[in-house]
Amino acid sequence: MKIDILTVVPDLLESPFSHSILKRAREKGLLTINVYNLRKWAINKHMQVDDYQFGGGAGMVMMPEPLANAIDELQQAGKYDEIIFLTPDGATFNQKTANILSMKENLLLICGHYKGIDERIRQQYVTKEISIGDYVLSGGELAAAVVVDAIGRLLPGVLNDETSALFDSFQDNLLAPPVYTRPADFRGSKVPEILIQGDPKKVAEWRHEQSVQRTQDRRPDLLEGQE
Ligand code: 6GU
Repeated sequence: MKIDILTVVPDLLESPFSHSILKRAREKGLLTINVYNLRKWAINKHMQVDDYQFGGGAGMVMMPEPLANAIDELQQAGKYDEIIFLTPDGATFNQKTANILSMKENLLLICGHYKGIDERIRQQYVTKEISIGDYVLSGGELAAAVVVDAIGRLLPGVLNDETSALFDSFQDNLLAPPVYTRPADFRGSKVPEILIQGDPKKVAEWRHEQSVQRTQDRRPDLLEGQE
């Protein structure tokens, strides 16, 4: 999979994809990430990419030309399956969307800044609008990092058996069960006996019960939509 990212703050996206699982995915050639500075497509020598909004009001708006020119040029190498705008008024990102996006080949993520991007880019180019939750970030970069991480770890071959995504929280609308490692007795608090015994069937049952219990306690909303 290839993910291109358009941003006015490329430095913010230097580190998030260079460690741990995403680093390995890139090294294995399973994931290609290109971060492009939108100023490369600025309209003048002042490197301008934003301007005052029509109608007045505080805050700048990202101009349509740099974005359109950038997308047109990048798309010459192949059409995007989705052009995604990261914005607080987008659809809230979740595991289902991550699963769906992980099956695409070629994605473009546009990071908004200031008051957002000119509405005509949203109408003419953007195919999907994503928010990562009901709060406002200063730009779409951290949201893009979240989306790329959630997608990247799902790509076939990225995770091994030990880190398998099959047992993640949310994959079956259940939160993950508690986990323990050594020591078996930590300051008087003991690891549940079933886990120590290690009978695979009993362990699986226990984990499922714990998952259901945890979901009921913490996120009953996840259980409601279940058939
Ligand atoms: Cl995608 N962008 C910004 N600026 N703020 C957000 C967001 C995105 N998702 C939640 N808050």
